[in-house]
Amino acid sequence: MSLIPKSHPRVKSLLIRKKLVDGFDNGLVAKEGLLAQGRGEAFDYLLGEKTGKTAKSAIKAAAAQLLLAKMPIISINGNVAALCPKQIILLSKQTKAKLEVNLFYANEKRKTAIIKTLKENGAKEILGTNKKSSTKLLGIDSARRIVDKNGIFAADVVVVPLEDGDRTIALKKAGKKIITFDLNPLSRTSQTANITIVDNITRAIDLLTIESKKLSKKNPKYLKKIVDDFNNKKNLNENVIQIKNNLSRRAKFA
Ligand code: PTJ
Repeated sequence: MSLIPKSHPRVKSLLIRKKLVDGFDNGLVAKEGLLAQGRGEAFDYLLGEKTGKTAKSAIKAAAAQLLLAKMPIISINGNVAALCPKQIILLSKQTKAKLEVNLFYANEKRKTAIIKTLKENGAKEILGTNKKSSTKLLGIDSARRIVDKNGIFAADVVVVPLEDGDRTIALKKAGKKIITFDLNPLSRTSQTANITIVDNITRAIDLLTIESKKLSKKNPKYLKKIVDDFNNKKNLNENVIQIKNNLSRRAKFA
């Protein structure tokens, strides 16, 4: 029996990895999703495997932005469906955000498995399945360009967790506000989004739901001030400084 407690960050990280591997075995996650997880783990390690001050302020801004939205939506990919299906649905209920499955590596079988998982975890309506209501977003080469007319295409605020860079740029060009979860503060998505939560989605998602609940009693003026006061570039730079500090602290003991 291991002497390391379950709450230890390394053990938690291994449990998260297991969710991804199980998600792959169950047909939810693309092969490339395992690589994305590895990249995320490396950054998580460098960030100290905990939710820092910068992530907390991004979470607060994201909650305010979601509550101000006329039509918020959360985009779901294979990794998200494997890592936190229940939590993502709780967030969507709390913020009245719709859900749309949108895959980089398009695959109907995987899409069906993702929808089944979301439904088993309490999702009622899931967009991204009806070919009749689909349309194309300009400026994207991948399958991600196919979106629902009544979903991502019409939304004013889009949550794109664990995302590749092209779509964030295209969605911003289409006038939408973008919120992302990305452990890499240097990724194109992180740098392009309006609000980047640099934290493991498995830790940050519940905090975002809790913050949304807390802020739901506030008026729009109060919420707008939170969003206006948030500076994504500054926040990302603070994450990079955090990584540098962690690296030099560790190097001293090497
Ligand atoms: O299911 P699909 O077909 O839509 O494909 C999904 C993946 C994730 C494979 C696709 O979007 C992709 O290739 O993404 P990238 O370009 O690898 O980017 C994923 C980003 O998410 C990277 O910057 C990772 O550091 C980050 N990341 C990985 N795991 C986590 C994470 N960020 C937060 N929490 C994580 N658990």
